Amino acid sequence: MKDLPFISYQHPTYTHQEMLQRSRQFYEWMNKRRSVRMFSSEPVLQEVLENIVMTASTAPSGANKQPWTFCVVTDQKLKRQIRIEAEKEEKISYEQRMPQEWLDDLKPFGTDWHKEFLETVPALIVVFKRNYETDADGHKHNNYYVSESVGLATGFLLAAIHQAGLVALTHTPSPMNFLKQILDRPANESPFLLIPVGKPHPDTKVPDLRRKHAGEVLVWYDLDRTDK
Ligand code: IYR
Repeated sequence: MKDLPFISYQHPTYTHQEMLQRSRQFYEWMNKRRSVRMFSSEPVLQEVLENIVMTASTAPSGANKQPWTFCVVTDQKLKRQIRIEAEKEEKISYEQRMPQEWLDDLKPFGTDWHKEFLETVPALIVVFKRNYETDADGHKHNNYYVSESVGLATGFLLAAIHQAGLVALTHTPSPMNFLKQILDRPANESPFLLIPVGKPHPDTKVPDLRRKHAGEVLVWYDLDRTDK
């Protein structure tokens, strides 16, 4: 450690009371986030989109390689092209590739192969993972824990979108390779997620879903503790 360029780091600390309040408030705020499929076409400021992406890019990553690229598409022609190609794949998926159990699981969401929102939404954020980097001599260097890292960054992205008062959908047309072609991405990148972002349409409806409660998602291993 001694000769490495380390810098000191300060982070605020809080009393138990303050932490209770802050953690509760943040949970309540994040618990209001919903995936939305109905968007207003009202534009979003470019700087807002940039802030959202740069928040995503603060995520931790394997060996700090930051193995991600966020392509922000606001160009109408490109959005249309992406919609057309996504719908082509989705139509085959819904009609031929997805087994009945999957289709049944999706019934509560009311989804089908039509993806009009890809064209009407003000921005599409296409997340690419960077599987390797090429150095100046043309040597390839694999990145580490790429899917985990890009998944974390995408989580930060969704939180930043929510914080800005915007809504999004984590959309997964499959296969997604058309995104690499349309956006002309380099060989080391592969598409990870397609995220339409905008204000919700005034008539937005979302399925009446239930989030799992603590007893279903949280397991304590601290039976000795007496402070609970
Ligand atoms: N990619 C399709 C199907 C789909 C799959 C899952 I898993 C979802 O949670 C929702 C949709 C689509 O976007 O319609």
